[in-house]
Amino acid sequence: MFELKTILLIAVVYLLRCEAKSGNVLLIIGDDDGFASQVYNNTAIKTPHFNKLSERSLTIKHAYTSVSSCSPSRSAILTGLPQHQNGQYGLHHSFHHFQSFDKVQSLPLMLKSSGIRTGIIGKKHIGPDTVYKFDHEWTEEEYSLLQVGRNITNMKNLVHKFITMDSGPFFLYVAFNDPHRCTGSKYGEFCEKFGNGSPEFGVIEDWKPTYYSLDDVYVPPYLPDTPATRADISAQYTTLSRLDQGIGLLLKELELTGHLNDTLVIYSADNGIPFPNAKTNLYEPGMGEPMLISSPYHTSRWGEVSDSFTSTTDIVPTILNWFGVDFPKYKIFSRNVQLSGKSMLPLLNAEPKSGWNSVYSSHDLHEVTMYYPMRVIRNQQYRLIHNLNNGAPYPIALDIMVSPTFNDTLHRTSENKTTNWFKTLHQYYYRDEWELFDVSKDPLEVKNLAKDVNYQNILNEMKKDLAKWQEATDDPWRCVPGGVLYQGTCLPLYNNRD
Ligand SMILES: [Ca+2]
Repeated sequence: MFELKTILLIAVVYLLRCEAKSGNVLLIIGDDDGFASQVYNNTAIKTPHFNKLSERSLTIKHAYTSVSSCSPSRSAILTGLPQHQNGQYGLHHSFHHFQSFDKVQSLPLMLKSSGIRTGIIGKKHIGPDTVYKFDHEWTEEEYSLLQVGRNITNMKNLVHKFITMDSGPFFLYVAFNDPHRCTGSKYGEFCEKFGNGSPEFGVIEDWKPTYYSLDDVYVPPYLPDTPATRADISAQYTTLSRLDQGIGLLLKELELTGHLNDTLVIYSADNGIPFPNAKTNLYEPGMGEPMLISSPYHTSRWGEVSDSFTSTTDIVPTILNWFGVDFPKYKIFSRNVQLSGKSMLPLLNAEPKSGWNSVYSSHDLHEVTMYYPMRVIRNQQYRLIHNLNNGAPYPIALDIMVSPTFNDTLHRTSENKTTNWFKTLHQYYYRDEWELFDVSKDPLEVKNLAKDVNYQNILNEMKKDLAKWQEATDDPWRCVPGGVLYQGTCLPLYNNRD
């Protein structure tokens, strides 16, 4: 009798456990990807595999990164916490050496305790290892990043290996290195020649490169329309064809392994494209990201576009919701940690009537020398940026500094020639402490309304919202630059700054 009861109890526990698991998750992150995709109405580029994914996805029109810098963004994607809360203030590699606080809980840790196996293929770029530990890792820490982040045939094989090595639910994080720049590489500005089939650059079996002439490409209005920019974008498009075909291979692997219809697929990117006004900025081109969410169990909105405002900090609550796993109770520096994002799964059923109309971002550093803290709120009409250290010139990331596009602007400026850019270098470097833009009327964000008497109510309301978010996310910068944080309050400096 005892044995029968035990067997029944085990069976019930097993069934409940199965009930709680909805399937698997494949999270795909592009590196420095933006809106050069047919899914986002760019008709200059061909992205057949993104198109196919979008046919079984809800596409989010207004998705935003929590921070437009690589490691900080990846930490926010995997912890659900802004970089200023999880401690990954800047880049992880080399002498930059930034990493999250030791007590932080990341998705692979949260899921492991619920029996979900975890894997990462591609770019990791965050630490410490104890915080971001997957069961299976194929990353730049042990392999060539080109092979695990850009060789789509190799990546496809690793995905197959991970999925078939065990049974049970899985969380697989595939972090492409495409379409990041390839500064100093023999493979071209965007590594667009890597694996293109020529003897010098090797073969990626599954990739058929797509090429674009300078006249073919679309130059967004926030970039200077010059031959240098067009050549840069053309190279980026070829690399994007590798990412696009890689997406197709991953979906094919899900199908071949029988998991296309029990796996949630999310595609997004870590930060804006590596061009001026975008990457490391929190203007629209730096903060906006593609976001596609494909659930086999939520088919009613497949192929639709959502106007809801979402953040990369919504990815953790979405994946926890999918698996039926609670966010763990834990503290950082004696303070309870709470998520500021929320699950996006309800969006897959219907467009919400309220509650998805604003997002927040924060930035402190990129490389170790590039301190430029910003706090931002973006709602349906406006963007408010608080530049905490605006007396200093805005710092330029190395890959943008040496890029053909920005070099051309530097040279033209030094030679007093027209730049074809919508702002001068001086305007780009020196910013007001508060920048308020009506994005609905001024998409390029050129007219700062922060000192306009007609916008003071809007400014003050948005400042209050921003301060509340900084308080809720335990932002150490919440008194800067007007004061010093001491025991939870701001001691004023009387320096005429907010
Ligand atoms: Ca990046």
